Amino acid sequence: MRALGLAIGLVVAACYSPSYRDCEITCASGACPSGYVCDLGVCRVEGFSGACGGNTADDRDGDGVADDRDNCPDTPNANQANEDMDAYGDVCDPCPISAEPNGDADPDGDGVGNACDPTPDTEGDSIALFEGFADPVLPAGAEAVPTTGWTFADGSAFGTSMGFNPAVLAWPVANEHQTIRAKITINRLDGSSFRGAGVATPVDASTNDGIMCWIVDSTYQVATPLTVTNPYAMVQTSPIEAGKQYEFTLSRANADMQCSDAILSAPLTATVPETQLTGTRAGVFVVSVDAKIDWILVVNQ
Ligand SMILES: [Ca+2]
Ligand SMILES: [Ca+2]
Ligand SMILES: [Ca+2]
Ligand SMILES: [Ca+2]
Repeated sequence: MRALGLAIGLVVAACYSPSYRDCEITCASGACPSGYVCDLGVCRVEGFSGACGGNTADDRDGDGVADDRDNCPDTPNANQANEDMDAYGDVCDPCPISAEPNGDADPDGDGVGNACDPTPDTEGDSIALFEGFADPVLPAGAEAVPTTGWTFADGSAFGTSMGFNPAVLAWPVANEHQTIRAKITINRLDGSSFRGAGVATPVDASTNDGIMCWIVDSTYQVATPLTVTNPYAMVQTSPIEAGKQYEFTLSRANADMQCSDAILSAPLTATVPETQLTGTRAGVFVVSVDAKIDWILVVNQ
């Protein structure tokens, strides 16, 4: 984002409660957040019926979902969000993007399942952030810049950027030893060049600069198909297509960065000057495209 020379406002109102109890919100219009069903004017946790307040017995985490129905019985998650649809809700899933038994297996015992663990045989990893966008609102803790660049619906975030100003969705979770991943589908190309999307960490909120791992098409950065073209940004130059899905991984060990995607034969690497590592945020971004973000995962080491 340094190359774009941006100045972006900082503050976003995050007036959002991440989850609701059974019957807590009304639904006169018939609309309820994901995981709830409108019944007689109130949003019920899916599977709940009968009198409001009658489902709190044996609810040890107090989220309104009885233990025997709760996909995280010891962690409040009234929305029961479950990106990979396995037995664990997102907030207690060892790997919320893998429903495979081995994906959730955790041989090093650090709480991060194999399919999410950058070092599955070495303990010390932790999930700093997982967001699957189950609720159709700005997620708690997230900052959307600009606010008009992001919408949330159908279990996804949608970022739109016209021109060179990126739309950034970031959380204050940047760390010196970190892996950030996201599943992103390009919906529509806007503009004629410098169109792309990807992940970034760290991102400096005052300048919107960040270290980026992304796909981009650019009239002035086209070279060999895949290359590191900027000391501050790892850029993959290849045809960008509407309808194509990517899963980016950006790993950071102090100043050493590594960027990968399934279409890359080998990861891109770069060592970034310390002066460029001032940001405190990690997130996703789009430039001159409309893109769908299925999920973002940040693991600290
Ligand atoms: Ca519960
Ligand atoms: Ca729970
Ligand atoms: Ca799950
Ligand atoms: Ca592990």
